[in-house]
Amino acid sequence: MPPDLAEHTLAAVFNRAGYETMRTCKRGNSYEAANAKFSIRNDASKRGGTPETGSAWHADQVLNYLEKREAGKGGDEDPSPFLIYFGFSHPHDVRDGTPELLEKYGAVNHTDPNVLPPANAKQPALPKNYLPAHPFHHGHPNLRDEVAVKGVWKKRDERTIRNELGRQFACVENIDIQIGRVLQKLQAMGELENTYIFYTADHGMAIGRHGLQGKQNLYEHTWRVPFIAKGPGIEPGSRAAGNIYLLDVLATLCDLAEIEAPKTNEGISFRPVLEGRRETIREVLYGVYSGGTKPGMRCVKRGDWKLIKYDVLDGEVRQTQLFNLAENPHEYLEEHHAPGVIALTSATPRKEQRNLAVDPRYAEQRRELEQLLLQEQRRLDDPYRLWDQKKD
Ligand SMILES: [Ca+2]
Repeated sequence: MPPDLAEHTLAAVFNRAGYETMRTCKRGNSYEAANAKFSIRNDASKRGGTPETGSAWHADQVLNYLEKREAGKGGDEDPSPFLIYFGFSHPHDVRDGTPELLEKYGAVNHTDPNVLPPANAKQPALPKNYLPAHPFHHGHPNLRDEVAVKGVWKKRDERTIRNELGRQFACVENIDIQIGRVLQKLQAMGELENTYIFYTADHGMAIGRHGLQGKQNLYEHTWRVPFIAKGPGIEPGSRAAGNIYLLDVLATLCDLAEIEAPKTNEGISFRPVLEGRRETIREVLYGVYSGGTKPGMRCVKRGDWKLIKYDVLDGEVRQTQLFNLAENPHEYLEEHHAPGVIALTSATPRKEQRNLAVDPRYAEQRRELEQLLLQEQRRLDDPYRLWDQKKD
């Protein structure tokens, strides 16, 4: 890692290119030296259910900033362009929604671990790939997200999960509302059509899918991130099926702004995808979770095929999963075929919608992906090898 790494991060790069950089987000769990590079910074953790304690506070920081820019206009010179990092503290738990949005989703800010939250028909349905428990241990004992999140704790019953999903929906809808306020402001300033907007997140949350609750897994619900873009040259409503990493965002923003990407950049610009000139920039995606027992989880995806491997708890758990995501987008397992689970989810998986790793008809796909996984581990200097891989 170069000693001057912070000089090659988003805000530093755009500062040097003459941009004003502004940031609001939650505190903690990120690269402080990079955050400190923003010229204007208003960070705080706001996970409450009121405008002052919740997501509206982050939008207010952006709106205040835009209003000050507007008020400062009027000189001869064009004002400098801006780059805004508009982050939220929600939907990270504790998912305390506003009263109106909780009411919309039939949820309550549940605080008593000894009772279940009330059932309510307005709550979101159980996820299609809900399970009451994951079939094997995820490999990270006492993991906060799986055992200690207020409102859920270790419970995975229908009432707990549906209430928690209602809280999640309430928090996410509030983010939508707050982004709407900022978009309206940009429109009123005449800047909306002239601004690129990327909406994304660092991961999804399981909240009952596969019997999990947190973000420490490599199933699609958690490994995938939302990515929505708006701006000049991007066809509204269009979609691209290809793969990106979040690390491609810096390269892309530099490309769009016609700034040279920093020397530490490992991303690939997906500007050609945004402009409809290409469908994808990456054929293969590689995933790691190594936050618990080692080596942890690894996955690789190419086309419709995805392989996940688990090597955790000192050899106690050694599992391989193979999915065809076109055929089995929810990554249904054997356990999703149980009548008791189907009765809860009303989702009946088709016979072939299961883990295909042990099915001899797919031995070739498995072999190819196992090879690809090892290649990616080598290419990316993964210091670990799994139980069934060559040590090199
Ligand atoms: Ca996170």
